[in-house]
Amino acid sequence: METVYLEFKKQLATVDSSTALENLKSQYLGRNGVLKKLKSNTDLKTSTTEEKRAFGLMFNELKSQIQLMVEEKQVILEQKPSSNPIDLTLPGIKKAPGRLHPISQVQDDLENICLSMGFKVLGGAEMETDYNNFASLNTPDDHPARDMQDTFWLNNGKLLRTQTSANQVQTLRRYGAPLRAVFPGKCFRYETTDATHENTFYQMEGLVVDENISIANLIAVMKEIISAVFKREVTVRLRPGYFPFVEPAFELDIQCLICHGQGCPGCKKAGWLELLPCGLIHPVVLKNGNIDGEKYTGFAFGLGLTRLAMMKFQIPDIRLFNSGDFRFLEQF
Ligand code: FA5
Repeated sequence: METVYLEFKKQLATVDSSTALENLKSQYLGRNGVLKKLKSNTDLKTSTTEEKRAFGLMFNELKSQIQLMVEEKQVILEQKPSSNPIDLTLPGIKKAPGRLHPISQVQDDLENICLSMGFKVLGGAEMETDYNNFASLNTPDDHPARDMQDTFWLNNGKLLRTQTSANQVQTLRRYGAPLRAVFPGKCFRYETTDATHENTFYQMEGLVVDENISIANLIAVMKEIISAVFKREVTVRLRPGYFPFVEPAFELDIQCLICHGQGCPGCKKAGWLELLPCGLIHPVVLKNGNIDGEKYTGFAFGLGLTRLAMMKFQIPDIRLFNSGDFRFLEQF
């Protein structure tokens, strides 16, 4: 038995792969292996019980020794570095870090500007009731102003909000007066897209309610926000507008920063871009928001955040923002 043990040990020393180890293992422990033959070739017929017992013990000991050595060798082979080690001198794979979407960048900017001016920044649901999106805003069922905002109606009777104004009455009821709040978010309109219209775009609504609020306050705040966001002098114009929930209503347009008023696809050749409708809050809306209209007045604005991002980054087509095109997004 000692010869078998020494021979196995010698052969094991030359093994350098799992396949070779597997072969050696079956050569010794397999069905017709060396150990099997050793057992069957040993004639114990004339041996005493004591001798048979001694043989059995030694045989078992040899077998477990061989099994143990095979297992140990297996562990060593698994730890052995592969013949094809990692080349530490190769250049690494560059990972492109994520970045904020240009709309998020503009939204962050706006939020910080408004926070610094004492506004609360609030959120709001994208699926809304007819009441919040229209009826509470002095726009009842049969009001023609509903046609200005083509609506995605949902099977559950609700709608995808067409305007962040859907948050006006909810906010007035929740926070009361005096109040200074903005609520940026996504809006949805069932309309054909073009260079300046998307079916999914962002607005940022603003509400200010206090005693003695006038149009002068409204204009001052609008100017402050716009010049802070563009970080330069921009040309704006104010013209009369119409929204059932503000009276009087205005449209504040910005001179196109892409063509400087000359006319380009980004402003549909108008030289101006409709950006910031606004006005003094209608008494009906104040009443719906449980605000004492005798004591308080206020103004509201609905900034076109996606259009503002177009102007800020000089993007000639609004559809690029939602395109998911990395060649576009990686520029920001
Ligand atoms: C409104 O949505 C009113 N809720 C705004 C408002 C709020 C008025 C508070 C008065 C007081 P309007 O539909 O014009 O208004 O949209 C506001 C702004 O959102 C527009 O000036 C424009 O910049 C942007 N906007 C509107 N429709 C789209 C569209 N399809 N794609 C991209 N931007 C749009």
